[in-house]
Amino acid sequence: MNQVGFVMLATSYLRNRPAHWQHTARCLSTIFALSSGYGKCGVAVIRVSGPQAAQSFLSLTRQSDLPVPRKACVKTIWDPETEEILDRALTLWFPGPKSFTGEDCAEYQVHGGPAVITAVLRALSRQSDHRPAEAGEFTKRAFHADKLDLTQVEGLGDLISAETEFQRKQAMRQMVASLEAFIDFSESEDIEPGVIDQVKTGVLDLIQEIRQHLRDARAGERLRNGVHVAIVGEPNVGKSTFMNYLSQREAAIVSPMAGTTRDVLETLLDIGGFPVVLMDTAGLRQDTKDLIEREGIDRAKQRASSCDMLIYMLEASSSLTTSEITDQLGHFGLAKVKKTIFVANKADLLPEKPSPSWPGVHLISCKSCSGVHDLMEVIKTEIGDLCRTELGGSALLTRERHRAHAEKALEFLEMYLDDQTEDLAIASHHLRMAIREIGQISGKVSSEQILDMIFADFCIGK
Ligand SMILES: Nc1nc2c(ncn2[C@@H]2O[C@H](COP(=O)(O)OP(=O)(O)OP(=O)(O)O)[C@@H](O)[C@H]2O)c(=O)[nH]1
Ligand SMILES: [Mg+2]
Repeated sequence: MNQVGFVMLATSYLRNRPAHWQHTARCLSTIFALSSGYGKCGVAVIRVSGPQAAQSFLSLTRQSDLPVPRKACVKTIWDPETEEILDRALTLWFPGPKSFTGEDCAEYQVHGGPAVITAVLRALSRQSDHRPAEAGEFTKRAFHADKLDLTQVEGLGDLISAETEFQRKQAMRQMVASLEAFIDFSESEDIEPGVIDQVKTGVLDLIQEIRQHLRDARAGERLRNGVHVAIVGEPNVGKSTFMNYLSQREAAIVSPMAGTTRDVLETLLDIGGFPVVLMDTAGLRQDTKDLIEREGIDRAKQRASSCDMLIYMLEASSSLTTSEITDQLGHFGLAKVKKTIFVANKADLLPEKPSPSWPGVHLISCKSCSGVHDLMEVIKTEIGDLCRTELGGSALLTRERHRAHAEKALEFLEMYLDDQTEDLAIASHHLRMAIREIGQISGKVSSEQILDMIFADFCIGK
């Protein structure tokens, strides 16, 4: 292809998978696995995929014909070797390419007892060319068969491990959307009038879109990995008590002795549908001579400084002024944390209802629970803001890998704009590099190494 022709960009999105990713009728073995969770349960789903799936289906069900595709039917499952009846199961037959993997697939919904599962898996393992599936292998085959692109694969992985409502929604969004990049190649020698301008407009739009994704302040990653929130403050103010209140269990030791908490204690919470990694930390003070407590304070400062949000707690009877409180944060190296909610605890110990002398400080009592409900609403809103972006419902960059490729693509697109007036050939090279980077997000251009890394995160049977 000539260099000039390459610059001919059209408005179709990069949806056609390069030829080397087209699924070829490779000589694959037939894989099988328990796709539902382990342990005693009502029903267990065993999946089989590959060229020999039909043969094993006929052999295990002792039928001479395959059943109607995609229709559930109850069959007796036999061990072809011992001729024993193993179970009565609901079976499904999905002939390729209209299946999840694109290959012939059989699904056996057997009774969920460990003995039944083991017996059916054993019978399958004795079938010719059958072997247990590796982690993520069903999805990997689906990817190779062009059923999913890489962002969808990652979305599927996240969906399986999603623990909160918003994580599930994000994973679904990612499954149905992929990064939209429009670049088309042309073999033509001549450039139609206006094409270069058209290309420029397209590239400018794309730059804007990528910038918008990058400006999401890592909301996608936060939603995937949890918002990291640390409770910090002076010793004995009630940090651990508040942590226990939020996690609804005695996660941390509470005592009237200052300096009780030493290690950073983490607990995973669902706050308003958002995943939160909540940390209780050692009380911050400068005058301690206790070496272990000092180590605890260092750890607290270190972990808290990399958090998305702080809950800074002090005692309601404290005589500190607002600016002294903020100074304290700076002093402990915590001023840079994106968001801090100030909380004054032990309101129950105040002789009378105080006048609001601290604007922006939430007065609560962990003992009487006063003010806690309002504080929780504030925490929920702030956490929601940290996870939301101006991108609304579109797919987010959920991994560092996505971000790195998007940043690189942006660099190349900007280089294209700089060079296009000088040398079209060099400019087109930058465009080519931008395509590569974008392609690596969705897997349209990729390497086996990236694939292995992604599929390794999957569980067996998916
Ligand atoms: N009266 C009253 N006491 C409280 C309240 N919250 C906590 N306490 C008490 O304050 C003491 C210290 O509580 P902790 O939760 O251990 O305090 P901490 O901030 O974790 O302390 P360190 O781990 O030492 O930094 C305990 O005796 C709690 O029972 C409250 O709202 N009112
Ligand atoms: Mg504590």
